[in-house]
Amino acid sequence: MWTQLIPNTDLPIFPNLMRSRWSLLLFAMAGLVVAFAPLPVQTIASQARIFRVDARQFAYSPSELKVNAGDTVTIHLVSNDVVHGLYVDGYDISVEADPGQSAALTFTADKPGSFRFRCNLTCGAMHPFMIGKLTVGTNDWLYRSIGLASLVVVGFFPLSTFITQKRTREERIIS
Ligand SMILES: [Cu+2]
Repeated sequence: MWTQLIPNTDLPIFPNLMRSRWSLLLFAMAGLVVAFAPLPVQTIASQARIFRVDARQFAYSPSELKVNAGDTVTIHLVSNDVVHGLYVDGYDISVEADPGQSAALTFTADKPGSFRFRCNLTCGAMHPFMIGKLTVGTNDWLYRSIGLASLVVVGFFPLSTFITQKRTREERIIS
């Protein structure tokens, strides 16, 4: 009588269950890919970012700048003592500020990654240690969360199949 309640009871349950487990595994792996795989394109609207960087022997303040890929970055370099420069590795651009003066450098942060910036004018004994860091990140969490939400919707089907089959198997055991 229960054969009418549960379709395909002559089929082995176990392979179906295995298949569901594989789909769950695939689902989990797809989730990891969406969450952590690097995206090939820049995904948010670029912004104008303006920083004031104070330079004095032998440090920059602030020494760490963070922007998003695609941003238009302007650095106002202000020298507080002697002549200082600011050269950005990887972008190969620089600016120099005279004592007590400021100078501006504007560029598009089109290369993601971490880049050193350094003083490119010999300004004293500790000059080689006058360095900072520019981080150009891709702010793509909006797209990743949309991807994850879609996966949850798609993944609901194999998940519900898995639960249904488990329940079916339990009913068979009871029968
Ligand atoms: Cu310097």
